[in-house]
Amino acid sequence: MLHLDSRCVRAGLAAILGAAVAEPVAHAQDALLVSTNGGAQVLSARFAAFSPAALLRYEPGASAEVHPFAHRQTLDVLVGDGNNNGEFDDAPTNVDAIAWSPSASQWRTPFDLAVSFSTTTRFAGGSVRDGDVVQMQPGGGFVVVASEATLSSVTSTSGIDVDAIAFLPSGELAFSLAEDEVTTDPGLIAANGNDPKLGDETIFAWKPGQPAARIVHTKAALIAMASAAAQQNLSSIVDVTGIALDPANPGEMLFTTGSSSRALGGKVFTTAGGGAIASMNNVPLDAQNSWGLDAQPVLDALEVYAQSKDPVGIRAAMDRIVTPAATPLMVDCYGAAPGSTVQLFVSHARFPAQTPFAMPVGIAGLPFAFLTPGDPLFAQSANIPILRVPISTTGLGAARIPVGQVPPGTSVILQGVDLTTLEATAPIAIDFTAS
Ligand SMILES: [Ca+2]
Ligand SMILES: [Ca+2]
Ligand SMILES: [Ca+2]
Repeated sequence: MLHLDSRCVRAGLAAILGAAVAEPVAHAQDALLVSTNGGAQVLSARFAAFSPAALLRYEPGASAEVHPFAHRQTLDVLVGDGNNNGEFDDAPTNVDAIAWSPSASQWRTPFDLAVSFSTTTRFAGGSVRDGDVVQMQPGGGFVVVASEATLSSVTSTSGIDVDAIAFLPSGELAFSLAEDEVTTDPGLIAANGNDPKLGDETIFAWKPGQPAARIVHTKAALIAMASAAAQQNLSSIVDVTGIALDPANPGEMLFTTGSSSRALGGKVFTTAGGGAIASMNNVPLDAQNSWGLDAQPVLDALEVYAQSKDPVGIRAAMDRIVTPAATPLMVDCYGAAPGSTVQLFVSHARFPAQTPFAMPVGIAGLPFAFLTPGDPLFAQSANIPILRVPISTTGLGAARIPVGQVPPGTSVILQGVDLTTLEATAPIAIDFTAS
């Protein structure tokens, strides 16, 4: 990724757009980045329903509701046209594990996340299996952080699916599996109470290069910790579906479960003190009774997103449009500065052939761009009035873009810039097809 000088980019954009340059505001609190198992919807209807692939930000003590960090429409861009059918329709249906890479940049984009998907996902450069942990790359494709074959080997199991990850200060990768697995490793069997069946609740840790993983917390230990937190004697927590380091208790871990019961559903637990409902910014982490959701979610990917803010974003009402289309395409903008304008830019989707450039706008957003200044669509964008979206006092706006004349077979990438803060949105992909 080509990193351009921040001031230079700001000044250049300001000149192009005739906008004032404002500095982003740094936040000092912790927040969560989560994904859900079955999707989610906010009661306020401020955002369209979130897919299980969406990554959501929630800042305890500050957020009234969860806020999108990346929609599935953004994953469509990052994955690219994996099945080579001419459409950017290859994002996974569900992201089930996330963790900031130890080499994460200060900008914290989706490229800084190690991820595991719940299904095989085809990229242009190859497929990612549900047991693989990978990091998507700005130039397209992915690098393998830990392969399914490796994690299978170090647990002496076969055919695994990884559903929770975290990087420990020890340099180990902590992980959990999506299903119960039988191990043949005598060391793991002994650590598991002489039981070869490793529950999907188990949290493992593995140091790259080592031949075997170790058990950090057994199924029995995690049930005991959740029981202590819930103040009742639980016989099951179903699954451990998300793990992260607990910023409030160094050396301890946060975890979420696959249970939808009143005692466990939507709650984030800590291993600290023998098990408790976790707190962040001194607020208990319970999506069941807050977070602005219309129903209690199962949290299936979990990470801490420190010193962040709700990013400005866009989402299209449809991302696959049969053309000629009679109705305009609605594109929602959210998280923008009150009273601002969001300028939308359109480029032909040629990812991953095109090289995105980084737009270092500070910690306040997703500072990567797929804008291609040589693309005639991009060049026209700033001159099309309908692509300048007025923003309300609550940071919302919507564009109704006529798309009747777009030829079938066209795919475009859409990205926005808040003209007050010069914060860029994550890109989204839209495909136009004949049928
Ligand atoms: Ca495709
Ligand atoms: Ca997985
Ligand atoms: Ca699990």
